[in-house]
Amino acid sequence: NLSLEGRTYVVMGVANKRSIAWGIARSLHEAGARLIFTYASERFGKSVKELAGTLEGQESLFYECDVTNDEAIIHTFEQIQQDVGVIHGLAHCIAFANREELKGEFLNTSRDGFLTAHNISSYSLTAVARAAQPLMGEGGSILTMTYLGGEQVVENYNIMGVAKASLDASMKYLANDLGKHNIRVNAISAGPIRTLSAKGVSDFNKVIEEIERRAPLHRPVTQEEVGDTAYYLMSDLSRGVTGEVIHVDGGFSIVA
Ligand code: 0WD
Repeated sequence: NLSLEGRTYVVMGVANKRSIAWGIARSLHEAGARLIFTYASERFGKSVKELAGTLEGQESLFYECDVTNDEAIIHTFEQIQQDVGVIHGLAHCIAFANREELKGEFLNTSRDGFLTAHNISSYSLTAVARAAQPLMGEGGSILTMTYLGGEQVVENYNIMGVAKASLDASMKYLANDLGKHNIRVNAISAGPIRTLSAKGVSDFNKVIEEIERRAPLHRPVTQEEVGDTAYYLMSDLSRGVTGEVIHVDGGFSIVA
């Protein structure tokens, strides 16, 4: 069944219209899904609500949820359960690292920077999955966003690469735990896309140039392309897929 009509999905991490989470939201919306948005703080709440207002016929719900706060996570999903009852999936599109550690040598990563990156970018998936599980009584699909820098050394990606490796492993352990509840857990490894977060990575332009030169498709991917793969992962088409990393990167990850 290709339509997501009658289904409800939580999208976490829309910061602005360039956000990957926003590409995912639009694809799910076009497939007929009902959307719930969470945002880190009031600073993002306004733009999320404005953006969601442009989705025709969509009556979205909004919740503030700082993923560094366990109580906020538990409270958010209790609130969602009260308001809608059942959800069918969740897109976790959240990451953070200190900007000064996204350049130079990984060797210089501070303890604090290491823990912050893992806290927000990796542990949050587990905390969110645990809180969301009781709402997925009809089965579900959990999706997170990862990057090649977790598999291989990518210049300047540093601590975020190490956090993505931890996120990828968490995704697999969660897939193993939640499979018995018919909840699938997967990751999309996106090629570089110009977003607010990407601005934090030094020499981002050089990364894009390399994609244009060396990726099999010779162009960067778009939010829409990631969104449509998210749609596949949320739909029944992917019902046999869990614990998987799908690269939506124009093929870059296969090129040595
Ligand atoms: O090239 C890229 N842009 C790629 C991004 C390639 C491959 C993967 N990704 C990943 C990112 O690592 C991230 O996991 O995709 C995910 C989404 O990233 P994005 O769309 O590139 O970035 P952005 O639009 O900045 O959204 C990330 C958001 C935050 O924005 P800010 O400006 O605050 O960093 O993550 C959210 C926030 O909305 N976020 C939080 N949400 C809840 N609680 C928190 C928090 N504590 N911190 C950040």
